[in-house]
Amino acid sequence: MTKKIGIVCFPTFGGSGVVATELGIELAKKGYEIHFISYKQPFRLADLQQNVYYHEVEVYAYPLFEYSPYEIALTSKMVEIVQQYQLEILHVHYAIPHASSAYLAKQILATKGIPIKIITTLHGTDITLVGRDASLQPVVTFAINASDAVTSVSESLRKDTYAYFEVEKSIQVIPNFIDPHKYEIIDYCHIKKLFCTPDEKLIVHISNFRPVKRTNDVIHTFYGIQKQIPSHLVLLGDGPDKLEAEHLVQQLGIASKVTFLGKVREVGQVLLAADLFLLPSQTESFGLSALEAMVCRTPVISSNTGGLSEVNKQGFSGYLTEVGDVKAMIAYSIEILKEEATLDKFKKQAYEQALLFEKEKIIIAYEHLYESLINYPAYSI
Ligand code: GMT
Repeated sequence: MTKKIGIVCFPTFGGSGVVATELGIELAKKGYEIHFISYKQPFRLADLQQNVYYHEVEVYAYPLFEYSPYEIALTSKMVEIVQQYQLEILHVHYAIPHASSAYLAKQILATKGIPIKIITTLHGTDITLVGRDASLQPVVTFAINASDAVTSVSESLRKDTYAYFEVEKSIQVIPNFIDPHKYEIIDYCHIKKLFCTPDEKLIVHISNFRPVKRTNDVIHTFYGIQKQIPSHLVLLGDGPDKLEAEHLVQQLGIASKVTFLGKVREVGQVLLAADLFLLPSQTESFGLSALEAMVCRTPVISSNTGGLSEVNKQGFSGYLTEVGDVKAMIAYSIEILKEEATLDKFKKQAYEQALLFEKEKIIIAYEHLYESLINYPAYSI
């Protein structure tokens, strides 16, 4: 019998949406019927794929509503799709508002005698930043506890969840994953030439430019690096702090050595051409962009926060420093970049480290979880 799963996620550029989409695509290849539910088509979801369906949540606009009720529209859509396609599991990515909407959908479906299992995957800021706000915390806590199963993307996020919320539920760590074949070595010299002269190193940062990413630390670190190593910085992504970062680049007089590329669908092309990846985040539950860099043979300089030490290995795939320690980030960057032999060694090691997160074994962990739920009675609150 085909296993039918609903995946609820944010469709935008961002780690949780990427993980959810790629998980769904891989499961569909294995024969699962996957139904994505979101307010926009997830950006990594190609138009036509076997076993993959996309259902858009449309929010009813009415002049009385200052805030349109997305959660209610999402809940109704879940109820509709579960009934129409006989889904067995709703796998919701990012607790807010997906887990509480799923809980309500489950209760509505129960009144119709339709059982559904809810899996909540915690991704990061839903726990470490946003979810802790007093306006959200009681609902997030309840929805996590009421899920049939809960996963987190790192051990660090698992611990944070227990520390910040009154959660009794057992949380299984299932890390982010990567498909190494998607990033086979192709000669991307032509990409490097778009930014660098032959003697320059290509340094890359990818993020949503939110304060948590500490974009100014990226700029200051690069400022220090380029004084000693001929180099060019490319920043991918967009977000609220981008303008400030652009101003800082102007102030420091390094505008000719820095390129802001904006949102790029296929980051692999730039990462395969890169020599170093910078991720100085304030908090980072896993750091999918670091993993994507590593599988493209790009060593990583990151802060030592959240789950980053579970991904980036000190002195092997790169280096980790205290949050905000720009001096140390500059010193480590130069250590990696100054000799070709050292850079080559780190590139190989970064790739080796990335292979720990190869998609096959991580997808199987999710499949085992699905099987365990479909075989056991539903959790009821
Ligand atoms: O990095 C972001 O701010 C986006 C965010 C998201 O939910 O889209 O990413 C989080 O989930 C990713 C996938 O599990 C993790 O790799 C990121 O580390 C995590 N971000 C943070 O914890 C800041």
